[in-house]
Formats: sequence, structure tokens, C-alpha cells
Amino acid sequence: ALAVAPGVTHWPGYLDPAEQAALIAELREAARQAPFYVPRMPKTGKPFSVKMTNCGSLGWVSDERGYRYQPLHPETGAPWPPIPARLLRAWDELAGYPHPPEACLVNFYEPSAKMGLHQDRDEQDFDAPVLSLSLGDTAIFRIGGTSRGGKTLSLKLASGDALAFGGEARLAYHGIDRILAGSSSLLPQAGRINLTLRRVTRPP
Ligand code: MD3
Ligand code: FE
Repeated sequence: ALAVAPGVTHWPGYLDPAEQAALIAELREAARQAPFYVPRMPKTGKPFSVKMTNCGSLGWVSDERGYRYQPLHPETGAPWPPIPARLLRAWDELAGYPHPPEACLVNFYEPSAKMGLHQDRDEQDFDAPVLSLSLGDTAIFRIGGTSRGGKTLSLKLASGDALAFGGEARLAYHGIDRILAGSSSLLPQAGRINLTLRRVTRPP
């Protein structure tokens, strides 16, 4: 594991190619139960370039009314599918947190998609880390400090990589600058999937 910055740990190639392929098959099944949808910005309703779905008892959603976690898909009204067991295993191995994740946000990036710098602040439990797993094309990821406009560090996230954000990095600004189309052949089409495992509520 590489200590990238205080609170940020990178495990390049954490998932081997067979595990990545198995996870893609599980996510394809999850996306059949909970289709990817296009989230919208609060107030403006401007669509995200990233498509999203979730697994777990709670899913992160965004629409004109705001950002929030909810137990049901915003378009189908169905519960989110369960978090695949191999992701719960990754959490147990890497997160160093003694309670299971409640949400797995699944982001799909077409080659032109980006995610602007933001903080993840919609959870009640900031003591738990966020664990990210990357699949498919490599992304140029950027992370800064806990206030906007400070210095930032850029990191490539390749298929199979895991990245954990805890401690002082939990409220760091971060985003995806670009996708390197064609850098992986894991997916049948160019693009990238990112999974973030999160604890949402404070554990009992
Ligand atoms: C640092 N996703 O879903 S993952 C997000 O690649 C999000 O899809 C990006 O930012 C993606 O909110 C980045 C890496 C990541 C995830 C959560 C974090 C970095 C983080 C939370 C706090 C600090
Ligand atoms: Fe984020």
C-alpha cells in the first residue's frame, strides 16, 4: 500500500483481472435491478456527465431538491440491490473500520465525463473512511485539502486500484479531471466505473 498523503492510501492493482471481471458481472446484474440514471444538480437541474446507481441499504442520489441518501431508486422506486460480497470483503480488508458500509455508489464515466472538485459531506459518519475501487479506463484523479483553492495532487487511478480516504482526508476536495479512453479492455465499451463504499449513519 502507498501512503499518498495523510489519510490517503493507494493499493494499485488490488483486484486482479479475474476479480475485476467477476465484479463487472455482478455489477451488470445489479444494474439490471437498479438501472443507471442521470443525476441532476440541486436547484439548477443541470445533468451530471456521470451516470449513477447504487447498491446497499442506502444510495446517494442528486436531483433538483438536493443531495441525499435514500433506500429506493429515484426512478423505479425499487430498493437498491445488495452490496456484492467481494466488495464487503474489500471493505473488511482495507477500511480499518469495524462496521459495514451501507452504501456503494456506482459511477459510470463515458470518456468525456468529469466530476468537478467537491467534498463528500452528505454522510452522518465522518469517522468511517470512504473506499474507492476503479474499473475500466484509467482516470486522472485530483485531490486537495479541506478548503477550496489550496494546492492539489494528481493521481492516475487504473482498473483494479483501491484508494481509501480517512482521517484528515475524509473531507478533502477531490474530483475526476479526465478519463484516458482505451487504456483498459475490461469493459465492452470505453469508459470507467468507480465504486465508493461508504458508511452513512453513525453505528449503534
Ligand atoms: C476523497 N467519485 O462519488 S473516487 C464520488 O472516481 C467521487 O468517481 C470519484 O468523488 C470517482 O463522490 C472519486 C475517490 C474518492 C471518493 C470519495 C472521497 C475520493 C474521496 C471522499 C473523501 C475524500
Ligand atoms: Fe466524491
